[in-house]
Amino acid sequence: MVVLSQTALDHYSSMKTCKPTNGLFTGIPVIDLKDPEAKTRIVEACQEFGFFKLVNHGVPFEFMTRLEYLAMNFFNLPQSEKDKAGPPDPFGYGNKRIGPNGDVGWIEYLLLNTNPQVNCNKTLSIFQENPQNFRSAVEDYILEVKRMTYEVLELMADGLGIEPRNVLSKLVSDEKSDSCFRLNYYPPCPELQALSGRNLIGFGEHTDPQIISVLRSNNTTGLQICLRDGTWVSVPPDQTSFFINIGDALQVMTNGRFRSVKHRVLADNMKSRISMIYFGGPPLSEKIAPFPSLLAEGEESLYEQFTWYEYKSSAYKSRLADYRLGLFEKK
Ligand code: GA4
Repeated sequence: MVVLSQTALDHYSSMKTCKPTNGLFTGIPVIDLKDPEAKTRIVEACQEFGFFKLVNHGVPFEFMTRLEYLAMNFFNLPQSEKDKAGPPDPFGYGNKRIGPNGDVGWIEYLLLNTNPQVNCNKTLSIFQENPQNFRSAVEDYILEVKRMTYEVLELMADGLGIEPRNVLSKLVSDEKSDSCFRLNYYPPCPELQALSGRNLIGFGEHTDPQIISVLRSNNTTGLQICLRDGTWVSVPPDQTSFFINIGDALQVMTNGRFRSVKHRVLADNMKSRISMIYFGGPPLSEKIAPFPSLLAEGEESLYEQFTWYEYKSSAYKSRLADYRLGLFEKK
C-alpha cells in the first residue's frame, strides 16, 4: 500500500483530477503533407475535428529529439535554478500556475516569444546558463516548424478556395506576427494513481486563441480532444509526427467552418510527458474577421470585428476553460 505524506497531499490538493478514459481514439485524421489530396483532407479535418495529425512533414527527427533532450535537462535542474527563469509574465518558466487568473495544472513549462527581441532577460538567462546550446536548438526547431506551418496554411487557403494562397501564412510569417512557443513538462504522478485510480489534469481544457498550433510530444499519452458531440478522446501519441489544431482566430476567419478544438492534457501515472508547441498568431494590429469570399450570399459574420490585440487582451482576463469567443459573438 502507498501511504501519502501530508506534503504530497498538499501538492495535489489544488489540482483537478479525472477518471482515466479507456483506450486510444483511432479516428484522428492523418494527413500526408505530400499527398496531392492533402488540401481537401485538411479542410475536412478542420471542419470535423479542428485537429489532425501530420506525417511526411519534412522536419528532421533529430531537431525534435535534440530539443526534447535539452528541454528535459532543463526541467531536471534543481528547482532553485529553474525558478530564476520565472515566474512567467507571460514569458518565462512556470510551475503549476497557468496564466494570471488562478488556473493550475500538474505541469512545468517554459513559455517563449518566437521573436527573440521580445524575450526578457529572465528568459534569455535560461539559454545562457544551459551550456549545450539550448537556445540554438529552440531556434533551429522553430525555424523548421514555421516553414512547415506556412505550407500547411497555404494548403488550407487552397482547400478553402481563398486567394492569394499565402493569405493565411503571411499572417504568421509577418515579422510582427505575435507567435509564441511553449515547452511543457508533465511529471508522472504515481502516488495519486495508487490512491485514487485517477489522473491529474496536467493542462485543463481550453481552446487556443491563435490561428494555428503545432504540437510535437514524446511517446507518452495524455493529450485529449473534445469531439463535436462533447466526448473526450485520447490522442495516440506519435513522437515522429505533428498534431495541428485550429485556434479561435481561424474559427472566426472561416466564420465557424473550422472548429477551434477544445483540448486538455492528463498527466501520466508512470511516464513523464514532454511537448513542444508553436502557436502561430497574427500581428497585434490585425483585424480578425471572416474572409469575405467564404461568406455565402447573404451570410453575415457570426462575430463582431476585433483586432488580435483586443482578443488577446480579453483572453488574458479569462480563465482557461472559459468560452472566450462568446464575448465577441453577435447577439
Ligand atoms: C492557451 C494557449 C497557449 O498555451 C497560451 C496560453 C496562455 C498562458 O498560458 O499564458 C493562457 C491560455 C493560452 C488561454 C487563456 C489565458 C492565456 C492562460 C490563460 C488562462 C500561451 C495562449 O496564448 O493562450
